[in-house]
Amino acid sequence: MQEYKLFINGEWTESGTGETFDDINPATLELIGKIHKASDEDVKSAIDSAQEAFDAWSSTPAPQRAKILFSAARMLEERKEELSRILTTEMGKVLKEARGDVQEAIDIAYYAAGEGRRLFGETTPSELPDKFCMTLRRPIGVVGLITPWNFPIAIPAWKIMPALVAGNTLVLKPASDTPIMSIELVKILAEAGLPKGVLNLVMGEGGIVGSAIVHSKKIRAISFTGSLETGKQILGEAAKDMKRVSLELGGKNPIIVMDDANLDLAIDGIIWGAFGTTGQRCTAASRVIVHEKILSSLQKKLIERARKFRLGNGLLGNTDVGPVINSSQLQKIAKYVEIGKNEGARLELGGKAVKPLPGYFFEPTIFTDVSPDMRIAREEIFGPVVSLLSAGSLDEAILIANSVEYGLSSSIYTENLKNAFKAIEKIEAGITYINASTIGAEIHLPFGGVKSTGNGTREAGTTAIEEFTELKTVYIDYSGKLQKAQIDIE
Ligand code: UN1
Repeated sequence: MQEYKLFINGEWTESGTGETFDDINPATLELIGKIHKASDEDVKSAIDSAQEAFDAWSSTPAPQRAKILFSAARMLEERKEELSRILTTEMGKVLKEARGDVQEAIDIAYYAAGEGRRLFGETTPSELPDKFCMTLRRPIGVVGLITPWNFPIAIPAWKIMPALVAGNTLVLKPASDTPIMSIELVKILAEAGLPKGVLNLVMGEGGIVGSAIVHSKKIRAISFTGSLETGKQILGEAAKDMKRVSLELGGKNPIIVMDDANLDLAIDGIIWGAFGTTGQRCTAASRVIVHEKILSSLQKKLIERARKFRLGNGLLGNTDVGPVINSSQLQKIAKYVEIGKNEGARLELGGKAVKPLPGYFFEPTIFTDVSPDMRIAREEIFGPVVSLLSAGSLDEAILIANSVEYGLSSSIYTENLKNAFKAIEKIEAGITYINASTIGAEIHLPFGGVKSTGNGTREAGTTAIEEFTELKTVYIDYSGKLQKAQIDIE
């Protein structure tokens, strides 16, 4: 069985604990690798080597840093099919979606590499003569990245690529369910010529490895994607050292379907949003808020479509829905189905764990008669479970959409421009789609949410550079005399 070591200071290193943990294929339960489990000391040496590498890396001209990213992007492209297959084997999502995950990593690699020749600052006139004003971007320092299992290569790449081009050095802790994809990404970046110590990789428990990153005074910023609970802990701990934190947390993303919508289009979007990636996306559509006039016809068509879904191994072409990631997620989903039933919602489809293969499968599940106060309509389930709610008007639908603590993605299906613009204006979310599902964010636009979904930062797009840089304001006075702003000129 292949063992996967930590990557510290440019070397694949055995863990100090001498322990490994198992990486399991969630569809078949086959063991696919033994992963070295980092100790507190391992994390410290990863952080130390990142700190050591910082001076040289941050002084390397950004276009030179970017060259390495361009090479990595090309290698990712060449290895796309092979990586996608590993991804499906490790994480479970169907192969088509795994290819999308890898493509997202390729896209952000090229995009961030292009930033090497931008990293724009601003220039603006001074209020005084013979004085020049500008801003420029500086790296933050050693940055800790903590990533989830649902996009095992895209999300690490969203963080790594912009952070590197901006000149930071990094310690990455990937989710324990999907470390191999991060290992492959790190291998590629190392092969592309990344100097030693610039990117370090430590696998292991959140309570040890994640905590060592969060508590280190040498770490100047943390970028985390994961649960609200962990996000809150990180934010609280990081405040003690005034670390910069960017958080991408949960979602309870609504699709509003108005009575003037193209119904078939809406159903395509609901199916994709609710059951794509087995519902395991932060952006998954877990609430569908339907105008009461079309509720019964939408419900009927949706159930018909979802009933035909084939669960199975994502590597096979005829699989529609892959497994969920592990047994605790499976139990969590089953628990929410019970909660929904007890709250009085109607289980119209699915609701059970099934075993087309030895792994962790859950049937696509549809609840109707759901009211906004039910827990299944408020809490993130992260599985193939969708709740249908009814609304009498757009205002009511938006009120329901906004009644949860999260605000990541959202969508409205309508043929009416007025409805569309009202939704854009009033829905509390970082992302709103018109006549498209809640999923499908592109890497050159900002990604993130409002309310408890995050802390105001955005990933990807031009904001990716903001996430990983400090702004320096520079004044150059070439007048040769003392000039005083606000005072010399009345
Ligand atoms: C996530 O679920 O954490 O828009 C990220 C999407 C993907 C990214 C999702 N491009 O669903």
